[in-house]
Amino acid sequence: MKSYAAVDLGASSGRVMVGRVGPGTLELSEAHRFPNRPVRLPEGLRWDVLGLYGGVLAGLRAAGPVDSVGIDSWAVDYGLLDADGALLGNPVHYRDARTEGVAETVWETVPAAELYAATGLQYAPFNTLYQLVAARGTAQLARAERLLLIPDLLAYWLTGEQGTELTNASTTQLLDPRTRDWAHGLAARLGIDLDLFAPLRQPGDPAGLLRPGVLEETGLTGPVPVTTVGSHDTASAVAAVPAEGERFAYICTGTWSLAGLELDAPVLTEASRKANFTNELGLDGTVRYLRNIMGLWLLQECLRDWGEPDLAALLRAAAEVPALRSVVDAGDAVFLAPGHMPERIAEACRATGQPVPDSPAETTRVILDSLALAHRGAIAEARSLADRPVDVVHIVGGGARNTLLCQLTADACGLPVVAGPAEAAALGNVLVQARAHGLVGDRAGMRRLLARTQPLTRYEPRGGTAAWRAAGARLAARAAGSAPV
Ligand code: ADP
Ligand code: LRH
Repeated sequence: MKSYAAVDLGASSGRVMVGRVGPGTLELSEAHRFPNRPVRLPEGLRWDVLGLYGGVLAGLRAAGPVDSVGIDSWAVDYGLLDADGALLGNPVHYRDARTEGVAETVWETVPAAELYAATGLQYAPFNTLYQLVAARGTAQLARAERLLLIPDLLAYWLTGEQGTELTNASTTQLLDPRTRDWAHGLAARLGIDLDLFAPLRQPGDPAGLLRPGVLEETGLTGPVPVTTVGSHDTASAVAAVPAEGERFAYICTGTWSLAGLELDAPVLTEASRKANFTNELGLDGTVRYLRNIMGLWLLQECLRDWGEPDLAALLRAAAEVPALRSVVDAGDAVFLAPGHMPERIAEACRATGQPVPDSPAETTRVILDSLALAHRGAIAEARSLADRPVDVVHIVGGGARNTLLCQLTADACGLPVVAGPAEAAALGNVLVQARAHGLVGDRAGMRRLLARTQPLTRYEPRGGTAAWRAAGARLAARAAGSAPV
């Protein structure tokens, strides 16, 4: 048996998990979990990256002896280093307002259609490309000699070595998904200096050894290698979808819902751009063809507003509220920023002439119905845009623990849902390390091992597809600016 530490930083919490892998066995346990709370400074919303690094060190200490460490986190964000390799300020949070209106100025130089054809990335205001354009002219960017994406920054602090991991690099909108290399021409047109980025690394590549200072702080005995994994948390989560064959869709549900397909090649059509599907890179030459849906962020923000009531009781109460009374567009960027979420959801219902939820249970039901409907829309459109049949939907990530959301998603999609594992990103992280050390086979073998060893729950659709179809059509009509039906 070998032990691998998976550092997995989500937008709501960070954790260090330990995976024990042997022939035909895979066990995961939690060494340490810590909250990830952004900080609102006068200059804007920032990540507490030093606090997160402290959590990683505490986690590695709690993990005990391991054969290797892998790191994944949320995408797109980065830290800037000066010529001495020191961090220049706190990394900016992707929900910070600095990118408002930036995309429109970028599109004056490179029209949105050209940008999509070159990078395959969906429009999201926080793509690294837009963040770098927003940062133009700042003293910080002027002094920066190096840009490290968040997992690469942590790997640098742990090892002293710098690299840019491929799957996460694919979320910058500066990569060509066909060549899986930088989009040099595009970056040059936008005046973005690609030399800021450290050389690309592939999942499985060695990423250095824990520094002596880190060994001392964690009580570990060296040498302990750091192994490059799919450092975008969604790439690691998709690697751990316990699917058989190819006819599956996945939804990685946590702070976001990332709903889509695993493909062999990007879909770069104009129809795909208009539907705002993204082509992020996955393991072994795969493409994660998916749509970002606002996800359980909507619920997390409501819970924060309501003073963190008991989630299980709230979900039980929400299950008693009649289905589909009101739905909001869970893909709408109006929900991106933090704060006052219950009022914003109520306002969205009021503005569209729907019943306004007036209790936490009713608001929770609006959120879960809206997420299930958005899951339905994303999977149906992905199937048609990629021309790929789908027989089953896999839900992985923290939302796999939300039985109501899983059942509603099965109902809305009219397909069976297999829920679990909830810690998919950590498992994908562990398995890529194990594979790099020759312990597990190919992707299909990894998935078979997951299906055999991880507890999974199956939800059958309960019927009522027509009501979901009608609700989806009403939502689409509203989005197109027509009056609600
Ligand atoms: P991230 O990695 O983006 O921080 P996670 O994958 O950890 O997110 O998922 C966190 C979400 O999972 C929470 O916001 C919560 O909605 C949901 N969740 C976690 N545990 C449970 C549970 N026991 N019951 C219902 N939902 C849960
Ligand atoms: C999920 C995630 C998602 C990105 C977002 C910024 O944690 O990595 O895939 O789009 O964060």
